[in-house]
Amino acid sequence: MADYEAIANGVIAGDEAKVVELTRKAVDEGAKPMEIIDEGLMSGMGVVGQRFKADEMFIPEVIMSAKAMSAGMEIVKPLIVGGESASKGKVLLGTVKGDLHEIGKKLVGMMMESAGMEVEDLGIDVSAEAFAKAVKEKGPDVLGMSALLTTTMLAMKDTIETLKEEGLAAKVKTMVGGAPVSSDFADEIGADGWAADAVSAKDMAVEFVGAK
Ligand code: B1M
Repeated sequence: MADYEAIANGVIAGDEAKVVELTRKAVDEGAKPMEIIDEGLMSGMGVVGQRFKADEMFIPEVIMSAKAMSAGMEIVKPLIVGGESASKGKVLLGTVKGDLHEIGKKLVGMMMESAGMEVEDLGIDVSAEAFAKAVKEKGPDVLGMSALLTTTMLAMKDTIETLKEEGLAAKVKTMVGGAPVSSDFADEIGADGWAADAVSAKDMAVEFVGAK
């Protein structure tokens, strides 16, 4: 039985080597990849979030935890990303301008890849203009934007408006997500969709591509 609690504790302690070792061990023991993510890696990051909020952990420690979590996710990723060659749609993903949070967005990308979609990650702190340029050049089916800060959510609106101004909005489905983003907010800014988590985001992208 894989020791998910130890993986979570490794994330909380920001101990990348430990997380890598325990995640590999869990994989070798045949643990389900999604269980490793949910009950180990993400569970640890949830505690980090609570402690960060309560001023019991500070940015350098949170960065160490985020790095440890990412290192674990890199090990699990090949196991959930299917090796299908025929793409089931193209998705561009990015964290909006002013926002440096990337873990949730990476998870969303992994889920979409696992469904056979071609995913291009534009990174963090992506401006409305950069999103629009990428849509113009790469012609994706779906553009996904992530925001973790209440102060950066409005950058999603800017991006959708820029797409409209450049005549690109009808060519791509836009979807938004991230902890502070709600379905109501998505409607308000004219996004085509909102998803609460990585699995729902993947389901929505698949639906968007299927409806095209
Ligand atoms: Co920051 N941070 N952070 N942080 N950070 C939060 C988000 C915060 C909630 C912590 C808190 O106060 N409790 C708070 C935001 C408050 C608010 O605005 N509501 C906060 C703050 C305030 C800040 C700073 C301002 C701190 C400071 O400097 N004083 C600063 C801002 C920097 C910036 O972005 N400009 C900052 C910095 C950082 C670090 C750099 C230290 C680090 C990020 C490292 C990295 O990503 N490489 C960090 C982290 C790690 C967090 C917490 C602890 C964890 C975020 C995370 O990775 N969660 C976070 C607290 C928390 O969330 N509990 C916090 C795990 C991840 C899997 O979940 O990202 O929610 P999440 O993604 C989910 C869903 O939201 C959804 O699916 C994912 C998987 O289920 N989803 C989508 C995400 N994107 C989606 C897109 C979709 C659909 C679904 O469609 C396209």
